[in-house]
Amino acid sequence: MDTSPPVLIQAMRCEPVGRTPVWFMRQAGRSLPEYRALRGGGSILEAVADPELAAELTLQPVRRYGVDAAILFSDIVVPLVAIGVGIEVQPGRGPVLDQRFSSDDDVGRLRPLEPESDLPAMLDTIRIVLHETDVPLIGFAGAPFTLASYLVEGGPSRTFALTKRLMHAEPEAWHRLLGAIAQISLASLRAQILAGASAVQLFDSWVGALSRAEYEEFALPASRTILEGLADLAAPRIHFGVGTGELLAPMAAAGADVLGVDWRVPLDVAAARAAGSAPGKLALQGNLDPAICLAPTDVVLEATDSVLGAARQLPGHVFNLGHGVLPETDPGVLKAIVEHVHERTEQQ
Ligand code: 1CP
Repeated sequence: MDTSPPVLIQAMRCEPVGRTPVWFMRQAGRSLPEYRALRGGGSILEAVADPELAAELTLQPVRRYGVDAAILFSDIVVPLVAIGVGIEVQPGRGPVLDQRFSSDDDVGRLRPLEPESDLPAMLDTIRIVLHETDVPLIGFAGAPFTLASYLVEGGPSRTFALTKRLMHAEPEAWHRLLGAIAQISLASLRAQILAGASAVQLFDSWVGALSRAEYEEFALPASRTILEGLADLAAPRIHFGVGTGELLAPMAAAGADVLGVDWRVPLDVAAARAAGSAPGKLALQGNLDPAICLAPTDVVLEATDSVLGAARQLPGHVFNLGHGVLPETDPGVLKAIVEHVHERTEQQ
């Protein structure tokens, strides 16, 4: 019996791999006809509250694409909803609060998360997925900055003006807010790993809105609390954000095993920017532009080769897109990428 860890975990630990592992952020979703058929018109929060359904939505892309990882079907706001924050996830828009956070008093609306009683459906989903597949499951949580941005803006934002106002005008309230969110995301990730997730990803999707100095003062400490709070568990940790070209060095120092890179910075350049910041070896994840996946397949596979070329000297590489799959993506293109990456990187 082969007892070596899955190729995803080997790559994340910078160990030798038989081939480069591949998965896609937002691989479950509207680009899959079987997803649309199963989801129907209900809210995503209803879907994640149904473990059988959430497990099936987690497994659909594994079957269709032959990816090297499943990612839990959930959302970054699920733990906040579980502790009673009034959030609706509106189709086509995203998370919207019934009452946004505007002052220090609002931090009191965040009580500690008790995963076994607050997130039973999420933990049951993980257990069902493990029973159904040998492919490793990635759990995830929102990073404090990105979650705080939804709480403070009251919904998706382009400027993050209210978030930055709070950060600069009331730094103590800001740090209390981020500290409370960090404990919630940490508790959720620990529970996901203990339930069987093989790796986790901390999504700081919108942190690219910050300057490096702002990142180091206002976002990094709470993200580090989460990543270092998982250090005693065996599951490798991925740290990802969008528009983070200027933040790669401090992000690499936050305590993750893998740094997720968006499509704007080639992976060899990203590695040079991160060099010397991480305490040990750092694997990179990424970074094909999701919009390129809308082009003809030969163009997509050429772009895939450029990503593989830029990753050639890395100690560890997990192939992914630079952000989530766009809904209009042809599933056949994603399947072709998986096969191509596997073929091109297969060790003789
Ligand atoms: O009803 C629906 O179908 C709404 C669409 C949808 C889906 C399918 C949302 C609303 N969330 C999800 C699932 C989801 N969310 C997953 C599923 C697992 C997979 O990858 O296949 C994951 C990993 C997330 C994480 C998530 N939610 C992030 C981080 C990842 C990223 O894309 O940067 C963020 C920022 C969110 C918030 C969110 N939830 C939904 C939307 C449309 C958004 C973004 C809104 C915005 O622009 O601010």
